[in-house]
Amino acid sequence: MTPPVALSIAGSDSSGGAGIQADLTTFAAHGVHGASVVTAVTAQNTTGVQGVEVVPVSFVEEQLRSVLGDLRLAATKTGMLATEEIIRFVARRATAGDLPQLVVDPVMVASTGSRLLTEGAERAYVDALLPQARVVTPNLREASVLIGETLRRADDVLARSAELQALCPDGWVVVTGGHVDDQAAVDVVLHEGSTKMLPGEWVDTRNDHGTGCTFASSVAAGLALGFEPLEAITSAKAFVAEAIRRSAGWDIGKGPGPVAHTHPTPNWG
Ligand code: PXL
Repeated sequence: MTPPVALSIAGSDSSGGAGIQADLTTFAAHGVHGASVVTAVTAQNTTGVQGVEVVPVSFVEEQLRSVLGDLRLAATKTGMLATEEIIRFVARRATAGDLPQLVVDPVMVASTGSRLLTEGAERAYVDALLPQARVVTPNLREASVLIGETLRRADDVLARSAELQALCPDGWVVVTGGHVDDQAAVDVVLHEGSTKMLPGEWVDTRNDHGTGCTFASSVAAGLALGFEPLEAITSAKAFVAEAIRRSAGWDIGKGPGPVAHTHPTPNWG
């Protein structure tokens, strides 16, 4: 059987933990064929990011033209889009209907907490790209930047659910990484004014690199396979939890290592 095709529009992580590399292995783990449009190349290892080269928007455009001119996409995922120009270009293609089942992981804050994008790029997410998405997957820090309000825990997300939902009024907003009391790893799913908490198990590990990319790619793979958004989201949560459990004892590099996004999905595909 021919697998469905999902496209990742994202940056390369030379350490293989996050970015395009995490997206493609996650797609493969779900039995989905992965195509890729590279927006930036990072020189990176588990200790940090040593350099970034952004791909000219004209060549991002050319890669996308090649993919869309030939492959039939079942879903699309965006990760690091790097510049306002690239975000606005991707938003135009999404608005034209060229990027089906779009999952936007608004990569804008590094794990160190520093902001990766210009204010113009952050605005482009809000006014152009997020409204086109089927599912948006900010973590707490990204959600805070997007609404201009510091969110520290799932309770804060619930208190601001209307503003967060307004980022993608027709779609699903999943804010990942919440904390309720001492319960960690709670995600909050917002859709059409309703709120659903997805509790998770806290795993004691330092190997958490690529968690966000893996989650968003797993959601996109689920949509490509024909799952409804909420099913794709809850299955992705389980996929990432298993990826975190499996890599807890790994020793790859000197810093926070990757999650095991290579593991085959139970019960899928
Ligand atoms: O997880 C965010 C992310 C996205 N894309 C690239 C990255 C990272 C984090 O390291 O390197 C290329």
